[in-house]
Amino acid sequence: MIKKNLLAASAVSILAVTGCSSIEQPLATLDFTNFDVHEYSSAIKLNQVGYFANASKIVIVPSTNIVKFNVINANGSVVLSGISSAPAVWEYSGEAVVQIDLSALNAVGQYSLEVEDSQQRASFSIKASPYDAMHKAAFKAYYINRASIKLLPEFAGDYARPMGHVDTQVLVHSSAATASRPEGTVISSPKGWYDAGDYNKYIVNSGISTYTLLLAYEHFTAYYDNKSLNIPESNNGIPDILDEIDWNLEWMSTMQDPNDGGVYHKLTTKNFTPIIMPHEGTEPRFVVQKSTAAALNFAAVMANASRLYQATRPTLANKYLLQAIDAYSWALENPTQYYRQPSDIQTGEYGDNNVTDEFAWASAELYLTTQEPPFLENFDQYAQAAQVPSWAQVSALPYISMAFNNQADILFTEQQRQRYSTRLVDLANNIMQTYNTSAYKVTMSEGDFVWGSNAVAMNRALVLWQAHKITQDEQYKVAAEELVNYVMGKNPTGFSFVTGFGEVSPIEPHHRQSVADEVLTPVPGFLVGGPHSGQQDSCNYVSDLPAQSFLDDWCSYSTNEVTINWNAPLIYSLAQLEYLYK
Ligand code: G3I
Ligand code: 9MR
Repeated sequence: MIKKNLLAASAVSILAVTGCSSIEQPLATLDFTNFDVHEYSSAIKLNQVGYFANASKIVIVPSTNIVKFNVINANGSVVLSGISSAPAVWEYSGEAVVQIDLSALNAVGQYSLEVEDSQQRASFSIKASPYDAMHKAAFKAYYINRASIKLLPEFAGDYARPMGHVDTQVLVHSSAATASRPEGTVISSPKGWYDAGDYNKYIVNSGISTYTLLLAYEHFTAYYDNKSLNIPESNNGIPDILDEIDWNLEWMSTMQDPNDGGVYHKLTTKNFTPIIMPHEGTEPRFVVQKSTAAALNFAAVMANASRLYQATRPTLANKYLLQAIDAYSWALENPTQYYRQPSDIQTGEYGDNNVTDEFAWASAELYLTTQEPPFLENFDQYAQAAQVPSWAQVSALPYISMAFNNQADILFTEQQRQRYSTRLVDLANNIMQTYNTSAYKVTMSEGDFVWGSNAVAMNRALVLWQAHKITQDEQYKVAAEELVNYVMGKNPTGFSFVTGFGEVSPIEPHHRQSVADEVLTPVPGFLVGGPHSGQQDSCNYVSDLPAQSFLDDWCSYSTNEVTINWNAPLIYSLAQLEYLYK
């Protein structure tokens, strides 16, 4: 099954465990005795994809001593020299490291970093457009994950494939049965993106994914209006980003039961399929249980899309708004319909027993779209402190929507706007505390190495970007850029976590299409989940340390899967960087 052994061998070698290496005399100021310091890789950790000239470039060098360094350009000239920071231990990876700040270097080119006394060296590049290809690939990944469409070579290249899951004959599962749609009723629910490495479609996760991409469009409209993503709809007069989003909105729209406004939690087979291509998946698919979380995610996203489409596509905008209101009303009447996995269904749960944040989010989106005060009153009732966004935690999203809405000065008092902005800045300030004390100069700590930790990193960046926009304070921008550097290689594993980009990137992601197709390399442009201290699968990890708990192996679905909700905040950061620097 593992057809990519050859590639795997070279990637894994950099992870070779050298065991408990003897640490040289620690500096007097550092006490290493409480740490089990391993040296998993002596390699310098940096962004393997490339830097924008004016972006932050902090490089991590494993060392227990302050080191001197030189940067040499392509002509062999030394263009920057200096000394590192003092050594410190990053407890999440068990490494003693120093930081070297190369941010002063701002000429496009290929460079070599040489660390004196340790013979360590690494090459890196500063580019005029380091993320253009990645940005397009990260979007193309959504096209590759589209259900109900044949992928053509002119758009999918080597990853062209037959149509999978037409989804026009989906069965109502017993958990979703009603008098008007009893068990076994056939409904049509085509299109949408496959969630991840599996072929199911989940409303909760679709919600935050679609929102984040819509947000990228709203914040960088001019940039996206002219960005071609080379998809089948590219010449239809609608920005490609919206065409891609529409593919999923059209599916979401079918997940509402028009008889009562409730929204099915997911559309799924009973079990995860084996490693097959989409068109080989012929097991029956079901819509399963209506849930409050699904209704509210649906309401929030449909209200958001409706707002965006009001001027250009009023009929569609009106349809989505009515659907959003119906779903919201259903949620108010059924406020605790938490998703409970039926015994005959084994696929992803996306279960959430606290939907206060979803109520706040849907209320805010409906207020912004309808301008009806009761929605704002409801929002105030449900509002809470902002937390880093995830599929289960959306409390920050209404603040982002409201703080940056282009009619905010009409819709809110100055005091309200101030309050929404403050919520975001408060969260960013919490995030900065970790950054300021981090040996790796990355705002990731103990609780962040969950299933999908790379999305935690990218969603932290999303919050930092908002704080930067609100305050113009450069510290937030720098910390966001260092998170981008982190997922592109400045991390203990030495992996650039985006498939196809960087010197060492995952080649065995838990992505059924990538394994089942005939292509040697995985679909590029997917951010994999990343280190997860829980190691919630049965693979053999090389380390139990949180930031090292990563395996580039099909087996490791809790660290090496890909999903639509992890790619979305990556895309937001790429758009933000291109907007800032190009
Ligand atoms: O909520 C508890 C929290 O109370 C507890 O302290 C913490 C400690 O482990 O766990 C929390 O629950 C975790 C939950 O995510 C919410 O964060 C679970 O342990 C963890 O297993 C769960 O992981 C989710 C995983 O599915 C398993 O359900 C991931 O977030 C989610 O991204 C992932 O999503 C899957 C879909 O089910 C199927 N499609 C692929 C997709 C990506 O792998
Ligand atoms: O392949 C499944 C992956 O897409 C899901 O995200 C993951 C979530 O639980 O589950 C994977 O399926 C595994 C199953 O849960 C347990 N047995 C091994 C399966 C993967 O080979």
